[in-house]
Amino acid sequence: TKDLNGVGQVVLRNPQGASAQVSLHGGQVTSWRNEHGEELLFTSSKAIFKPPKAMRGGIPICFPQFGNCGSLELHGFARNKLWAIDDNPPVLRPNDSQGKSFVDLLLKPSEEDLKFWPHSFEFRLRVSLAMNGDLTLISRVRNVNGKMFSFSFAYHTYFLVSDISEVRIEGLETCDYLDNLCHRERFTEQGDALTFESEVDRLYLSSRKVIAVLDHEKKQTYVIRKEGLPDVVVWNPWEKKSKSMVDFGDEEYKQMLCVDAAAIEKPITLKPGEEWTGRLQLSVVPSSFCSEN
Ligand code: TA6
Repeated sequence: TKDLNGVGQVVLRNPQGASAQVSLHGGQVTSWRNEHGEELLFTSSKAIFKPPKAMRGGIPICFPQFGNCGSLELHGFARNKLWAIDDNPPVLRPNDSQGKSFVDLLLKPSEEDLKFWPHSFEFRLRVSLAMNGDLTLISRVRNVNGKMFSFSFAYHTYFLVSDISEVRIEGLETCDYLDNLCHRERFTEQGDALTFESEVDRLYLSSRKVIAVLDHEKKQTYVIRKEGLPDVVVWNPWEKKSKSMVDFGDEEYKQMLCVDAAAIEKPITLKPGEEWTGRLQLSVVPSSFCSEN
C-alpha cells in the first residue's frame, strides 16, 4: 500500500510489515525498515528538516552533479527541489511493479533552474518495496528534445551500521579508485575486503554489479545491486570531519557508512530524445560470519 501523509511523505508498506518512506522534498528516501520495523538507513540526530536543505541521511539523489566538480551546489539541485507525484509513469519492466508497493515521482526544471542548468530534462524516479522487503530505486532521465547535455549522478545512500569499525565491504577488491583525500589520485584496491579505521572518501571505478556491506555486530549484510551505475562512492567522515558538520552528531560517524551507486567518472551524455536509466536494488540478508572476522 502507499499513502501520502500530511508532510509530503509517501509511505510504502508490504503485508509482511516492511516499510519505506519517500519525501516529495528532494525525492529522498528517508526511511527503509525491515519486517520487524528496524530502521536500515542512517538519519543524523541533528538532521535539519528544513527545505530546501537536503536532510542528512536516507538516500539523497545527487543530480545533475555529484560533489562540487561543477558550477552547481554540492551534489546538484535535485535533492533540494520539490518533486511531484507522477500520475502517468512510463511502463518499466513488468517485474518492476508486480507485487510491489511503489510510488512514481517526477522532477522537471523550473524557469529558475533553467537559468543555472539550461537543459530540458524529465527525471522520473520510481521507489518500490518488494514483498521480501527489498527496496528498489529506478531513475530515468530523459533529454526532452533540448540540446545534448551531460550529468553525473549518485544514490547517496546512508546505511545504518552498528559499529563502523566492525563493517567491511566486499566486491571492491582490486578495483581502481580515486581518493578524494589525496587530490583524487588514482590507486588500486588490494585483494582484501575494505575495512574502516579512519576517514574514507573514495570513488571506486567498479563496474561490478553486486557490492556487499557486512555488519559484524548485527550479523547482517546489505546487498547492493546496480545497473547503469558503473561507480561506487565510499564515504565515512570519521570523528574530526563529522564534528565540523552542524547536522552531524559528534559520535554518529560510528553508525553510518555511505556506499553510493553512482555514475561519476564518465558523466552520462544524452542527445535530444535519449534516456538513461539507473537502477539500485537494496536487500538486507542475515550473514553468518566465519570466526576469523
Ligand atoms: O560522499 C562523498 C562526498 O562528496 C563527501 O566528500 C562529502 O562531501 C559528502 O559527499 C557530503 O555529502 P552530504 O550528504 O553532506 O552533502
